Amino acid sequence: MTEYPLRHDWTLDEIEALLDLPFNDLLYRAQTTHRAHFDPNAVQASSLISIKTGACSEDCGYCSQSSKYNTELEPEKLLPVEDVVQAARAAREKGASRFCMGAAWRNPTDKNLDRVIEMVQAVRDLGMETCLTLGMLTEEQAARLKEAGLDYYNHNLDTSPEFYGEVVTTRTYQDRLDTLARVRDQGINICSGGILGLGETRRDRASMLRQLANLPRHPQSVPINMLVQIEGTPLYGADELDPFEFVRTVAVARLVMPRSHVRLSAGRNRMSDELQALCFLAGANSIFYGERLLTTDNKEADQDRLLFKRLGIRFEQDGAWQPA
Ligand code: SAM
Ligand code: DTB
Ligand code: SF4
Repeated sequence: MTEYPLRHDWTLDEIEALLDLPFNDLLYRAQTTHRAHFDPNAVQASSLISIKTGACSEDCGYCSQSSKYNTELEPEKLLPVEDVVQAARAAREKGASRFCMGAAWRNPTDKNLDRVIEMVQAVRDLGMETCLTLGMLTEEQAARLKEAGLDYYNHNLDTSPEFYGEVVTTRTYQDRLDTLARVRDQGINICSGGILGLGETRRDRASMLRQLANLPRHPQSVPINMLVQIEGTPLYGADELDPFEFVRTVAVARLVMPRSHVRLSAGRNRMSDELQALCFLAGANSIFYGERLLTTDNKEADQDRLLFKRLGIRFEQDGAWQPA
């Protein structure tokens, strides 16, 4: 089987040319690449929990949890460890292999991190992979998370460097890259991707993929989110993205990061089964699984199991769930 070389020197024009390909040519190439590296009928499943909700000091224009916008979200303090473990166990029973814990922080304090580390250790003890998304980290904090055995850290670039300032003003693109470097330097797997449907151009989508692919190592996991529009945020009412443009972006993520898991992430709730099937054909091989994302609803687990069954897709980690 031909393995595709890992490149870190993509030009913007090259990536944009991939996005511009005729749809069928693009999907054929993406699926061919996908098959060279992965079982085409296996999808990894991660479940999410919000361990600390709302009242975030950042101004991300898409987010329900920013304190800058009136979104009717009820803020919640950091959850007790037992509540998190209980949710992780339930997710494992439904077939999730990874448990992702998200906090609405610009960055965690060291004291917060003590409690989060207890959560990581308890979830690991259940035999699940762990993922955290807590905002910016210092070098010391990243080292503590490595020592605690954290498997993945999620920190999204969200969009292109050129468009970023239109979406977030309370931190810079370089801040994001710096945290990713600290996490990478510790040898923690990186989960980093973005959001589509923010009003960005196709060239912005190419530019975001270029940033991800040209990192010193490709993120092991690349979540591609479709904006979930939240009333009260600046991006509420943004023009809807053409769903084929979403599929194209998934396909190009697969082409430029051939060995990474590409996750069909937020926004699935409004996607048809057919659109999701096209995303799997384009090389998506991971989902957020379970009825809630962080503050919004996701597809019901039963619906996903039924879709997988209809498509002959199995959960990547085997065994935990078998089609009835
Ligand atoms: N506060 C941390 C941070 O920003 O890194 C972690 C949590 S934050 C909610 C994690 C990611 O979720 C964001 O980077 C963004 O890509 C995604 N996200 C947040 N709100 C979203 C929305 N309404 N629609 C789609 N994706 C969203
Ligand atoms: C990611 O890329 N998407 C997830 C996760 N990483 C943390 C979050 C999606 C949030 C969707 C809106 C919400 O539920 O608040
Ligand atoms: Fe805060 Fe993260 Fe939401 Fe931005 S995306 S407002 S950092 S919780």
